[in-house]
Amino acid sequence: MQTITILTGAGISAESGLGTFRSKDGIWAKYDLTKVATPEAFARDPEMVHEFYNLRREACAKAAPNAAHVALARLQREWPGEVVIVTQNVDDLHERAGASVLHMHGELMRARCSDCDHRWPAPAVMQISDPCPACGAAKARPDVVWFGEYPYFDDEISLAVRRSDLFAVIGSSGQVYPAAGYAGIAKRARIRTIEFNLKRTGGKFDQGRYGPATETVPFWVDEILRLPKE
Ligand code: BV8
Repeated sequence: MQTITILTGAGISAESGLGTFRSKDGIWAKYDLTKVATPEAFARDPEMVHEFYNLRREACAKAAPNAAHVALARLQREWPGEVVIVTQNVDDLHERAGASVLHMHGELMRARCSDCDHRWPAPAVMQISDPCPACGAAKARPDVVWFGEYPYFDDEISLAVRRSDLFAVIGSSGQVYPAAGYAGIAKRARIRTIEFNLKRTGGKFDQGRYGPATETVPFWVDEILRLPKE
């Protein structure tokens, strides 16, 4: 049966009220990413970095999954083949909609010890002095992947893309690597590709569905679940 791999970006959570990054009023228009989303930034000013993520964690806790998150969880439940969902997002809206997902850029709702790498559920408000439950070090950071750090699951994701029959990208501007490179891996392997966005991103996809994800994604899931099963 067919395998579908789906990569989501900030655009899938936009209609849940969480900011995207590169729109004119996006997160990187308000914050300099080199001051809040790099290891150097954390070494230089951990309080500022924790404040940036505490604000986003608070917004995430107040947000709810939208119809696009719910539709992908339904696809994962009802599709007769495998559906691999990879997200660049650090929010937990996919999980709260009932999907299982690979967080290649980590998770806002998890803390990590900079000393021993232990991970634990992040408190609503984090600070570097939060003692690590495993080693006691006061080196707590959000368990997110910053620029210049290796994303999680890169090999696993590349393998999943290569063995897919369809690769979909939902709500991503395709500016951040290695995530933005997965569509090229699919193209070179002659795998059908489709993008869902408000507008064309310039990526070389076989198909595109343009409009808000809460409309285009549920419509698409309905459509393919009605297809005669091969
Ligand atoms: C790596 C977590 C090596 C934290 C993020 C110099 C030094 C070091 C590295 C580099 C360098 N130069 C380039 C690099 C590589 C760098 C990179 O790509 N930089 C870019 C800026 C050029 N990448 C890295 O550093 C990565 N690590 O390279 O390590 C390596 C190499 C190969 C293999 C393995 C390892 C690590 C990158 C991860 C950084 N962390 N996030 C946090 O969230 O704070 S990235 C950040 O951007 C977010 O995670 C975000 O998800 C991600 C991508 O952005 P998008 O999701 O696409 O969001 P964006 O706003 O851009 O677009 C939203 C889209 O949605 C738009 O198209 C919009 O039209 C659409 N949309 C909006 N509303 C809707 C919608 N669509 C549908 N419906 C709607 N309603």
